[in-house]
Amino acid sequence: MGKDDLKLLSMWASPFCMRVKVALAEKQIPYEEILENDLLNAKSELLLKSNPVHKHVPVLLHDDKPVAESTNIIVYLDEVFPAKPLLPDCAYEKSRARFWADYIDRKVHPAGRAIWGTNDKDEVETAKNNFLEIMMYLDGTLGDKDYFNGETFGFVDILLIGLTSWFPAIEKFGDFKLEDHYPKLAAWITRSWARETVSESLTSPEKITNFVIMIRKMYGLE
Ligand SMILES: N[C@@H](CCC(=O)N[C@@H](CS)C(=O)NCC(=O)O)C(=O)O
Repeated sequence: MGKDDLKLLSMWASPFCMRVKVALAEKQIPYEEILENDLLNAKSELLLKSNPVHKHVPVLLHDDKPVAESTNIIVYLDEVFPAKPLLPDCAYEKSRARFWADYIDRKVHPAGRAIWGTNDKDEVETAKNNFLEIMMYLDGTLGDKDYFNGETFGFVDILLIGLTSWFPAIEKFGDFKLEDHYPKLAAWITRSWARETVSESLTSPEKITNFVIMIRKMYGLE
């Protein structure tokens, strides 16, 4: 692995960056993190050059070659560094993991944002019900297992856990507790955060909640 130069263009509050950091930590792959200082107002030349289409973090630079989109990055890492695999081996289980990855990517973050992005009571109520419906499906597929694919923390766990540092802010502005609705899913969050690879890669929920409050102020919601 000595010959591989890995850099992660990142931003401390981005749940998509956090999930890539968890994947790198789980696979014990060394890398350098390059933080964007002002993602909202002044993106770095390196980011603009590396992800000219979306201009989003995260971007992985592997020997200066850019790989964009967090889920795509994690699949790439699993292919290029096959030790400690994240995706299941069996084609059917792999297809299920990809199904849930796609569901999480499309649904979870926008549903949370719809809750904290408004002060309109009816909109918050609708957004909360939508968020909880998404959690219902995730809770259903988790079932009684420790992790989404069984006993081993893997691909789907990593994609979802990255987003959970934003959950306390979502719960605060939606005025609900996930554990009151889906205790097994809430227990999965606690179990996953107990892993060093997770707790050392994710930004604390307190810091994220303050960040959300700062964004709400920018939008005139506070
Ligand atoms: N689908 C992308 C989402 C990445 C994303 O939304 N990144 C945000 C930070 S959380 C970003 O770079 N935003 C900059 C912008 O919107 O201009 C992924 O999974 O990597």
